[in-house]
Amino acid sequence: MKLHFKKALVTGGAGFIGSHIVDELLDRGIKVAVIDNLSTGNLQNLAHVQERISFFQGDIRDHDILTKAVQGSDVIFHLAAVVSVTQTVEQPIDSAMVNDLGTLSILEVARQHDVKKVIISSSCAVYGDSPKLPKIETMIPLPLSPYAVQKLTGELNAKVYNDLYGLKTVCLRYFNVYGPRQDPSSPYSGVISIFMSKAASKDTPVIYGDGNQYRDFIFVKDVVRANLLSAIDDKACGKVFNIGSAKNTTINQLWKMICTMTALKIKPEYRPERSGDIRESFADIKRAQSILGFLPEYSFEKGLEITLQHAMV
Ligand code: UD2
Repeated sequence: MKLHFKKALVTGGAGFIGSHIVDELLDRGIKVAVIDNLSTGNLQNLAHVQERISFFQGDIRDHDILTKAVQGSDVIFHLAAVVSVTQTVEQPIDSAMVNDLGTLSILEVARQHDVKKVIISSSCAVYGDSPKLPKIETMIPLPLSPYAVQKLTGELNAKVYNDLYGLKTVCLRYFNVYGPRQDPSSPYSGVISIFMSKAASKDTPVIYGDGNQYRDFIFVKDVVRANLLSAIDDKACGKVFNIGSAKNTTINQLWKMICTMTALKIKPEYRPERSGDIRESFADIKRAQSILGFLPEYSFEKGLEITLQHAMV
């Protein structure tokens, strides 16, 4: 994949996914600026590249700092957001300020500063709990939380900027992303990061429900590649894409795999299903495959192994 741009701004670049995008861009010789208010991002994720990036600590709604951060950028990868669904439920207005207005600010600053393309991180949350599987982009979104509404709003604004103002935009609906640097510390962290840290400390994991619910887990490096493919492919403009593996894994299978890999024999503790949990989710990725040329390169086993190596350190 040849990148034909010189400089990129990564919003939320100190976060889990954003910092992996930063790494890949630097590896490919692209200049990188990062804007992050460090509310959930962590400078530790960028410690190994701090000399090689321009870092702007601030909020994406702060016009002055955003204007400084965007200077000279050809592409923006927009990941800064309130990412906790629970936090958006508890603070619908504050989170909308960041996720709605913040995204709009990114689109607007891009329009004003001649940025060629904006890649927006969205979520499979926009599908809600529709029983139809796999989730496909042509389904009518059914958001069930402020978070999902905010992600959908971002997609709609991106489409308007693409069609009305000629700013090229692409939206990526991530399924369950996992990999090194995912924070396991909150009860609402991704199940893989939680299970990995349980395995590292030889603790008993909790499985909510019967454990037969399943998810589509996608390794963070594949998500990075989807972002880069979106940045170089003009056929993708104005569209949304599912970014998942198109495979499903139950939570029981997940813990079993981790036990096998770590030679642990720990039985999980089963607790009642989490309220609001979605039972089953997995992605149809044919659109991403045919337009972006996206197919996951990491098998689930490979991705888990890499994640595990990091968790065990
Ligand atoms: C994901 C997103 C969430 C939102 C939602 C929308 C993550 C981390 N969360 O929630 O932000 O976009 O999708 O659909 O990507 N589980 C356990 N034990 C644990 C933790 C989780 O059994 O210690 C179960 C949990 O009850 C659920 C499954 O594992 O059934 C996956 O949980 P999750 O929080 O990793 O992801 P999800 O899909 O519920």
